[in-house]
Amino acid sequence: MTGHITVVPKECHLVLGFLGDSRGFGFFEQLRNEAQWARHEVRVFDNTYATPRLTAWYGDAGAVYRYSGTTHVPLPWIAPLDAIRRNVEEHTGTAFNSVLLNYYRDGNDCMGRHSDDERELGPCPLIASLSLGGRRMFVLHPKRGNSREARHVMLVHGSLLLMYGRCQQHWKHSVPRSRTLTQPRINLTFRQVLG
Ligand SMILES: O=C(O)CCC(=O)C(=O)O
Ligand SMILES: [Mn+2]
Repeated sequence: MTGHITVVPKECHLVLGFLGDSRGFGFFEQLRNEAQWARHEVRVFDNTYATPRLTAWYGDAGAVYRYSGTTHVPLPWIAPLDAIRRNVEEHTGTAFNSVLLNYYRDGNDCMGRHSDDERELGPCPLIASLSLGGRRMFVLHPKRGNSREARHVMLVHGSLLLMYGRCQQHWKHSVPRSRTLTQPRINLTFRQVLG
């Protein structure tokens, strides 16, 4: 399926079929096998937690990124990530110097509510988020002062979610736990980290 779904006008839309099925599954297998997956710790106030998913951070040498009390130094690009990056850059007309990979082993792995509003990303970042493998629900939660309702959008295999404009200022986002979804999923969020 191809097409375009507006999630929030001027802030977020989904491109269906950005990668064709078989090309996407090829990348899924390659990344599952070749990426250096790790379970990172995040600090929330005085407590540390292991993230309920596996992650890996790749990018140009200078694209160092700090969040949740941890400094992430990128691993050098590997071929499948560089190939996908070129496609995403062509589609968006934007350069990306890094990508955060998340591996959700099944529906128990999840991502809590947050916004990608770290200072390194600048005030209105374009974040390009590619989904491979099992589908997962993605939720945009209005922040305080935003009177709009939450938005739900299913992120299916091969789709590219774009967040831009004031999306990170107006909304948090999450990938909630789901007992009924059992398929593994890999998500790639391309970012431009400013020096
Ligand atoms: O897995 C997803 O679709 C969301 C990932 C995300 O929000 C992030 O990496 O910051
Ligand atoms: Mn995010």
